[in-house]
Amino acid sequence: MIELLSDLKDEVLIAIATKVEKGERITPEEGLYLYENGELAYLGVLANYVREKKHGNNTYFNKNFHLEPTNICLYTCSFCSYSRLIKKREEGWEYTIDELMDMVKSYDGKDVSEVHIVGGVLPQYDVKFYTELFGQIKSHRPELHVKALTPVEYHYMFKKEKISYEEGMQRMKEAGLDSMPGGGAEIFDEEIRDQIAGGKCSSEQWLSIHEIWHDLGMKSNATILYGHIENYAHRIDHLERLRSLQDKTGGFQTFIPLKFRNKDNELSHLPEVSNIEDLRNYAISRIYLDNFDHIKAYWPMIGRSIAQLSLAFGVDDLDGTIDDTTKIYSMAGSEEQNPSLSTAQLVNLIKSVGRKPIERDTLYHVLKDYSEVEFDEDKEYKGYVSLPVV
Ligand code: V47
Ligand code: SF4
Repeated sequence: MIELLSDLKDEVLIAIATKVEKGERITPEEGLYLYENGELAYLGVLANYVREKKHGNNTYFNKNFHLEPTNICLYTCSFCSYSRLIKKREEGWEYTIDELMDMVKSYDGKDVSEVHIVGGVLPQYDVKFYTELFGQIKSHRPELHVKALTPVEYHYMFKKEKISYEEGMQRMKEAGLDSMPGGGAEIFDEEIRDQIAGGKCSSEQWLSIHEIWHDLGMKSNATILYGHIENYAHRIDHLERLRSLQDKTGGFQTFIPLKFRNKDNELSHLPEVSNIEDLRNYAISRIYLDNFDHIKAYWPMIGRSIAQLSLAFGVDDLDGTIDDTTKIYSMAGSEEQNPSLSTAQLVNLIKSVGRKPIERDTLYHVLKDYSEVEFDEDKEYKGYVSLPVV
């Protein structure tokens, strides 16, 4: 048995560890047992075993920027601090294609490989708007990877356009869409989803749009929004639905657990879960999703030190690099109000916990191995948290 677990007494935890060591899949019941009974240290050892088997010390990051066409939204998800209702339209923004292209052009000559586009849902942001935008981005900078929108937007705009998901996704692909981010998944349990994100695309529709996209030979990500009114069984149900679809298509690249933040939204009365729970959740995600290559931590949301710790709890990928341009999390009360790290800072943050920083593109091709690169600037995150690597 994995060395650090040899003193275990709990029979179920021993059986789970044995399975994981043999590369066998754990069941939903065992997943639930981990949430209910798995202590942090046990989960960390097991998740790190899986992480190192898949990736060794490699810790991936990419250089991207965000475009948020609007923060006005027809929907009223109760966890969302970002959207402004139509009736408060003057408090929000609604950018045109020209304005968005000016933002894209402001990155000309800068070392970025991806643009991540996400925002609210409004009628004018339709199939015509987005096919035009993707096309213009690609004509301007063909090598820039366009990772854009979620089934929430696609479901709405295809319905409005009266076209099938198949036709819609095909048109997006032809216009220049390269991959889909993982947002909008929230929590798949229908009852909980209805309570926190009622009205927007259903879980089945979310999964169906990803499946259709994968069938076109394309890749996407997946998320979970945890730590609000859901329970552990709901989290396992969510992971199980993703694992099943991944068995069918293999199109998911990475899973990103998103911690519910409670500032300025309708669920502000709920306490946020602890950092220990965040680390347990990363670890169980890593153990459960045996067919996902990567588990990603979005550091602007959890902060830099928990992001560093997460690398010992199953995470092998850090997002939110260079000058992070999203407002979704700063508006929800995340750790980092102006999230921005230079490459040197991010590389040092990864190295200082004994891992190997690898810059990747969106599809996880290695762009640069920074393990031998020494920066003589920005040492401030060296030793921020110093962890022995098991
Ligand atoms: O779907 C909204 C979440 C998501 C809050 O694929 C909140 O690479 C916490 O999906 N507290 C959008 N979370 C962001 C997203 C994402 C982020 C980084 C990388 C990738 C990727 C995808 O943000 C939404 C929702 O689940 N969210 N409000 C909140 N108060
Ligand atoms: Fe709109 Fe997305 Fe916010 Fe829901 S989470 S209100 S769909 S912007």
